[in-house]
Amino acid sequence: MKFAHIADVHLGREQFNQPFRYEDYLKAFREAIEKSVKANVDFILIAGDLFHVSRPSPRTIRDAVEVLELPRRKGIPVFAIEGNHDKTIRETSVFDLLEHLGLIYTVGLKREPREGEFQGSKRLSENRYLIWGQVGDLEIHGLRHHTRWQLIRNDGAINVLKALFKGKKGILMLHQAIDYLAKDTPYQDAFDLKLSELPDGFSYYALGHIHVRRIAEPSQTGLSGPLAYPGSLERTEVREASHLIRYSSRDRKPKIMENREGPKGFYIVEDFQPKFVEVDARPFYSVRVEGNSKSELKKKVEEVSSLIPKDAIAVITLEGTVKGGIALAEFNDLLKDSGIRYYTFRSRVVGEAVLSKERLSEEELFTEWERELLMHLRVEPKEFSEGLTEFVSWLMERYEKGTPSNVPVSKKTGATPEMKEEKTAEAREEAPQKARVPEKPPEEKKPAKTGKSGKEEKDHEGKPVPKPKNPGSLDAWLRRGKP
Ligand SMILES: [Mn+2]
Repeated sequence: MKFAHIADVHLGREQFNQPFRYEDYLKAFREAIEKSVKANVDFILIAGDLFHVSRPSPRTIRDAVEVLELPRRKGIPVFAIEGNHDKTIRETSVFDLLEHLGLIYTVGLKREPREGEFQGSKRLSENRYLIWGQVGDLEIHGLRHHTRWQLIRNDGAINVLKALFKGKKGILMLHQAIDYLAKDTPYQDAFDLKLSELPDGFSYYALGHIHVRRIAEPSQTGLSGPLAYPGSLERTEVREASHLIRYSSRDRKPKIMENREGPKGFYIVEDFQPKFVEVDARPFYSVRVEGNSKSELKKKVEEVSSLIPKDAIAVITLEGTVKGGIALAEFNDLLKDSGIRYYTFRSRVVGEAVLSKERLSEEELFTEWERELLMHLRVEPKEFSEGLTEFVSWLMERYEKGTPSNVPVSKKTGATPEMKEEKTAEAREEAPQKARVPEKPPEEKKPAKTGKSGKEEKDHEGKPVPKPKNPGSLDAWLRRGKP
């Protein structure tokens, strides 16, 4: 049995608002699928975030369909779960469309049972079914992304994953940050699940969400199979740069090195042993230049630019203490004839007058959430505003329908019972907060960009959640949404 394990494709993303980045993300996906087909795998897993947003553009859908037709033509099934970026509470999602076209099989909880060559299902309650993939004797289980407080309830008394997958074997696909593997990555702040909260018994844990590759063997974890994150297929942010250039005040010339988090790709898994297969992602340079005057910084930037390949992306961070501060616009001009595909400057330069002695880092000045917000505003204002628009409409949808006992949702929105159930469930979970606007709204909508959602989600643990009648049972969880 041989399969491919892909995650975090983020199809449709135009990083830095650059159309060529759309093509890069698509190219990486096509390469991964082509290499999987060529390796003659029995099936392909996509462990969440196939799309960058839950409502991808028609162009993105068309491109996804075109690529996913490659395995279908060879009779290779593709099993998928939704990640935090592409999950939706809407009745019909792009995943349903792809499934309808016979291009993917989604696994997890569904309203309808699934029958067919590659799928199995089990009735859990009146209108809930557990759906899994089936290839020969092997079962491929999974659950789309959930927040920690949806999975681990009542201070750990209820573990939805353990209840749902009790006694199951085969493969488990999840899109969550597991603390054990996240801790030594640039995504160490991400936290959804402790190692001990994972259900045991599976031969392979196909994970997504952490954008760098990591494997933990059973000898390290005590679990029945390896845990594996293949990482994202393209470089989604500066911490995944291919190369690092550092030019500090003490250095006479810049130091250049490869980033160990740089290589991008996916796993081909044979006998449940993952082997990394690299895809050709665009070179991405993380550059840090330190200087104590504008002229020193400029001179160093010019020197460094000759080390950056023309087809690369470069994020150049200026550091140091400069009297009067600096204006980034002056630096943009320096490189406009460099031919570098895309570059951007960030400033950590401190004006002497403001902070003379101690240099405070961004980490010290801002909360995690503020930094996240600033990063979006600074780097990807367009994307941020799209995300915000989506969030606002989601919020309005939610408030429009009032309290759960209030309105017949379906009349207004045409929602099906499942949608109603899901929404009501959400409304109940949020009931204690209903009277006011959540303080930190964008977290839930855009948590994964840096995987920094963990801390905030943890906060939810302590908040009062209405008690189900029989809190210990899976059935109670499944029935939560019912009126
Ligand atoms: Mn992701």
